[in-house]
Amino acid sequence: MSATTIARQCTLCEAHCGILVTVEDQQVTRIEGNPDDVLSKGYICPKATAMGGLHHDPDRLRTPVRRVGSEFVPIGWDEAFAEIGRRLRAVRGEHGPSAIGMYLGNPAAHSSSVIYGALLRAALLTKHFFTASSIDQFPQEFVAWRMFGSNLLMPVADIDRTDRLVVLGANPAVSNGSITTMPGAKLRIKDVRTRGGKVVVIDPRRTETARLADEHVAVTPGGDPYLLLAMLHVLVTEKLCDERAIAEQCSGWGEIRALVADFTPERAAPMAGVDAEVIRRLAREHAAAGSAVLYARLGVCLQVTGTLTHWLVNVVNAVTGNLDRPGGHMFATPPIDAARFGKYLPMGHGAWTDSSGRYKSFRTELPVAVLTDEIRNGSIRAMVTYAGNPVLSTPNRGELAAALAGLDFYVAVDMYVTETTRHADIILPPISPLEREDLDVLLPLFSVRNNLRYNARVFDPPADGLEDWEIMARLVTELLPLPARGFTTGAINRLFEQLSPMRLSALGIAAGPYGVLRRGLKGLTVGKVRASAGGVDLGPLRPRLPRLIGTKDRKVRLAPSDFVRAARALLDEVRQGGRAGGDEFDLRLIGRRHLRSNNSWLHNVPSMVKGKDRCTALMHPEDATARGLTDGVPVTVTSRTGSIVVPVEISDEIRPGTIAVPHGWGHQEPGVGWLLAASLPGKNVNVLHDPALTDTFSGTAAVNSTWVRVDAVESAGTESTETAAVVG
Ligand SMILES: Nc1nc2c(c(=O)[nH]1)N[C@H]1C(S)=C(S)[C@@H](COP(=O)(O)OP(=O)(O)OC[C@H]3O[C@@H](n4cnc5c(=O)[nH]c(N)nc54)[C@H](O)[C@@H]3O)O[C@H]1N2
Ligand SMILES: Nc1nc2c(c(=O)[nH]1)N[C@H]1C(S)=C(S)[C@@H](COP(=O)(O)OP(=O)(O)OC[C@H]3O[C@@H](n4cnc5c(=O)[nH]c(N)nc54)[C@H](O)[C@@H]3O)O[C@H]1N2
Ligand code: SF4
Ligand SMILES: [Mo]
Repeated sequence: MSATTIARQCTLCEAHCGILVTVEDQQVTRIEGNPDDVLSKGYICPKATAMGGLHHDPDRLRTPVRRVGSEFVPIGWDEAFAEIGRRLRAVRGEHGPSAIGMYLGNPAAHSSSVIYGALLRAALLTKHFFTASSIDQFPQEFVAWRMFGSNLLMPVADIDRTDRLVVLGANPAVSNGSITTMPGAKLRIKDVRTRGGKVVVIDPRRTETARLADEHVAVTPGGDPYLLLAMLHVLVTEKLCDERAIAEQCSGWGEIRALVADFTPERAAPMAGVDAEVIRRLAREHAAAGSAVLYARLGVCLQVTGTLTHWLVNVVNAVTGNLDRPGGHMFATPPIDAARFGKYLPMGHGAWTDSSGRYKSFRTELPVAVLTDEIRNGSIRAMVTYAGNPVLSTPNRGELAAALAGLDFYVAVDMYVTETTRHADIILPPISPLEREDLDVLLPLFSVRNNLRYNARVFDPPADGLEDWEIMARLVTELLPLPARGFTTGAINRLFEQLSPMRLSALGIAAGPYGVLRRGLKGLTVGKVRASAGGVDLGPLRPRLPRLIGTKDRKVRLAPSDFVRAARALLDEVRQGGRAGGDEFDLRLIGRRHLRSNNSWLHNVPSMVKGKDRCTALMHPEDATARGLTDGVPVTVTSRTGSIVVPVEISDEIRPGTIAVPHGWGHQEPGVGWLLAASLPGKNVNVLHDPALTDTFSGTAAVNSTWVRVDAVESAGTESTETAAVVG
């Protein structure tokens, strides 16, 4: 058989690198970077080959399955949808719409099927809607909504043009950037320095990114807001701000000046774990650079102060004149200009609460922190999960699995029997990503260059295969209050078939900033993208203020009053001598990502998991010596909510007093279908994180400064060392 090569994208992470997939005899034989891709330019990371591994994985589900006892048996699509419809309608009829919960996971955002995920969410009309966003970028959206008037207006670091890149709690050399999509981040970062710019990384660990930088500042976990407030103090007192830009763009400058008036670097230093002189210099250099940008992500986002820190990041960028200017913090102009319309979406905070009344809804969802409790207290009776694995990916004291098992009914849309979906009554698997045609319409909102790229099918889908959006559409039909159901569902389903996300996207593009409605025949069309070798480049990021801003006066709100109040409370704490320590818990636990792993779900592809156990506790030599630990020995890591046993990995790349353990591991659960993953060591770090510890404003899980204790296994005195036993 002759080989064919097809250009598309790797859709595993936000970078969506262009790939060339070679197929011989229905087998993927090679995956390379596509040099013509307008954004990734030939770059791929080692994960790209997993696209082939996933496609051919014998453990991947290819037909719907129903649980019979502890086994899953294949069933037909029609039978599956009919049963799901009956069961979900029964729960809704008896307990109301909010008794059906829905969780939408991260991979949903990597295909345009997500449009139908939103439609299903609307059809459910439930107050119990959750997404991975509340263990990810919610604080950034919250800040965007309060400062810029739309949650989608999360600024992007213009790293391809900046003179100074300061990375705070992100590791793009491994992650390839998120909410600043930058495939080939390592090269882009090196480029900053090659063109004479400076790169600084502020992170408790000397990360892969820090190794590329001019300077690494090893901040204390959770110390960033203090560092930023003190930087602002220096900027204000030394008159280093861009007053003209502030006057033109912003409101609330007086409140910021008052807030930081007496918060000197000397005061911040013990809280941030960074010398006062370093803080002073960071502020001065940020102001002095031709252009500069603070780029922050999960390390500061998944914190009790997630919202506050992202707010301060935006403020530093704005007051130094770096908002909306090349080389600074900018807003993309994507082909479907969703951010412009974001201000019209229902974004309210507190339209409803969870049943405890502690957590408020934001953009019509509740934080995943309450999912387990809402099931356990009977508020949620049935669940729909779509492309998520919350049992491993969210803090839930190890209790979510049992809660899911106790539901009246649970339907999962996923291609694996995972730690989560093994509790489903029915699992509906979509076709493999290599079998779908798609347009990347969401991520250009956050890319370092404006672009539109296309995904061609590599394989024809199986005759009875469904895409995620088709599955979602059929679920919507089942939830509609239809008369003469047996007859009408067919007609509704046929209508949906005409409204594929590709077609809807084509309409959105036609009406968007580059579309034919605005630009006539020269406009961007799906046909043009399809015919391109690697997508269409739509140029560098362009200034978009003030028109884009959704606030009434079209000014950036520098000082939302509740943010200022919360910051003041934080500073009062410092004035009173700082926060209480961790009593018997003397180390701070943070997260860590690996180049060959992707949250919880590439561990069934052999090339992604070969080599030594990666789920280790990274610890500084001083901390190891103090505990008599040698490299590689098993240790018990214990927090207030649980404990796990993992090997210790000793390295001076981590700040003393801190340990780092990756998430997404712990596949040894009975009945999971990804058999290779289940055979691997590695434990679920999320049993250590307390679900009640959340970002003050958005309720997002705070997993980057959990107090823990580490003991050698022999002396730990715990009975259970094999599983992630919950001790709290
Ligand atoms: N402690 C700690 N926890 C974390 C994080 C951390 O840094 N520390 N990071 C958090 C972050 S940023 C995220 S985004 C979340 C992720 O959290 P989740 O989104 O809940 O989990 P994933 O591990 O991404 O699981 C994805 C699931 O989707 C399935 N899947 C993959 N592709 C498709 C598809 O095309 N269609 C369908 N229907 N299913 C598909 C996979 O089989 C897998 O079961 O984890 C979070 N959890
Ligand atoms: N290889 C790989 N790539 C991925 C993923 C993956 O799982 N694997 N996941 C994808 C997803 S869903 C996302 S959201 C992105 C995430 O992208 P990133 O945010 O770039 O990824 P992380 O590795 O979580 O980076 C967080 C960094 O914050 C640091 N940190 C922890 N606590 C603190 C703190 O208190 N202060 C500061 N300043 N730093 C702190 C950590 O040491 C770490 O280096 O990555 C995406 N890309
Ligand atoms: S960085 Fe790696 S995983 Fe992410 S899209 Fe590119 S090749 Fe795929
Ligand atoms: Mo994420």
